[in-house]
Amino acid sequence: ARTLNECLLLQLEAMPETTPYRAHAIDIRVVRIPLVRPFRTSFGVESEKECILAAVDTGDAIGWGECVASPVPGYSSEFNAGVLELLRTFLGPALIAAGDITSGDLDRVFSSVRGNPMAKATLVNAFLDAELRAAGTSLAAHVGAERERVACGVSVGITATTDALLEQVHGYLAEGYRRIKLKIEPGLDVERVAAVRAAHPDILLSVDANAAYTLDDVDVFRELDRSRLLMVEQPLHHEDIVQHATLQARIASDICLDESIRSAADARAAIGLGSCRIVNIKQGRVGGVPEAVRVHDAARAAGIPVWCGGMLETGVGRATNLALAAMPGFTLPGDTSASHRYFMEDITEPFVLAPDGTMGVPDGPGIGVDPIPERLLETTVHAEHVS
Ligand code: SMG
Ligand code: MG
Repeated sequence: ARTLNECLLLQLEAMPETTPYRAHAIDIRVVRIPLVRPFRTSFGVESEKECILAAVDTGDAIGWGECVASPVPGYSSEFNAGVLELLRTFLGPALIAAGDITSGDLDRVFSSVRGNPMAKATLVNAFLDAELRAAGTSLAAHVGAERERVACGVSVGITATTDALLEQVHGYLAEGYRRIKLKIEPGLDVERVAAVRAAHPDILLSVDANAAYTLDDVDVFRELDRSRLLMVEQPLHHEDIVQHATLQARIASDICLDESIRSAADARAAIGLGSCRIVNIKQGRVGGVPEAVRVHDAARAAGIPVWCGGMLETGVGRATNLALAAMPGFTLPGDTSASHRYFMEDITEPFVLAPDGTMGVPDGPGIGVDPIPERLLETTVHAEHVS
């Protein structure tokens, strides 16, 4: 016969992992925050952060999700006005109509919309946040985080001159950042990168091309090999995995894929083809936290290191990213920089870099941070409601 304790334990194990909740109402807003300095990549310049935030109210809790899209479809095909329309017309109403669900049901709830992982991630993450807040569980604990602090890198935009680049790199290293990533584009690559390497022979240094090159540029990457790079991020077309395999076979540096990985299936295909030896995980690019965990698991099973990418997130997205970055497979410093690297004032309490180049992982329920109401009011340029 079982003891009472054994019976209770068995009952507990038989309980569903999470209680179902119903999304009663969704607040969707567009916020705008000036950037401390314009961020130039191979596909454009941003001097202002504009993003969509969603708050999902389940009655028991309000959960927050931040969309990683920008006003312009330059990084990928998604963009804010399109995301807003999807949230308003398809995804928001689908979530409300779904009734009592758990976050595990969201793939099915949103299955009538093909693609659009950034738009979906907004609501997936918001619903998951509400679910975890109601359960009193932190997102970090939910994803199996193993660290309380994570090592941080910083991504440096393309500058007007090499001197300006060296100055920025110097400043970030002085703050403690543990890896420097340089944005490159054709013509602003080999010499710039060599100059930074010469000034800092021992740092972890990587480059990110945001899909600006073709296979005809293999010689550029062979030159870059001489700068002993930690990785070359997304050198070729933003949806390619085939040509990346060819390039990877021809250069010494490890290729890391970012834009091309939109799901765990993409990650498995790219790893299987030998298109990359490292994966950048952005939860917002792959449809939200649950799919990001699956990308992590697929990469880890294949022995491929991953790291947490960034999309200049506000504190809401940053908190989400930090929880993921604390998972065991995230073995390289992420683009999880301090709030003040992006904004004079964040919409949450600022995330701060410690002098040792690490940042604390929030441990409160859900993502562990809340937007500050006055900051939301100041930064909101548009708001609407789905119920
Ligand atoms: O959040 O620190 C950050 C930005 C990191 O370089 C970064 N992101 O391709 O990895 C990337 C870029 C995309 C930014 S587009 C707005
Ligand atoms: Mg990138």
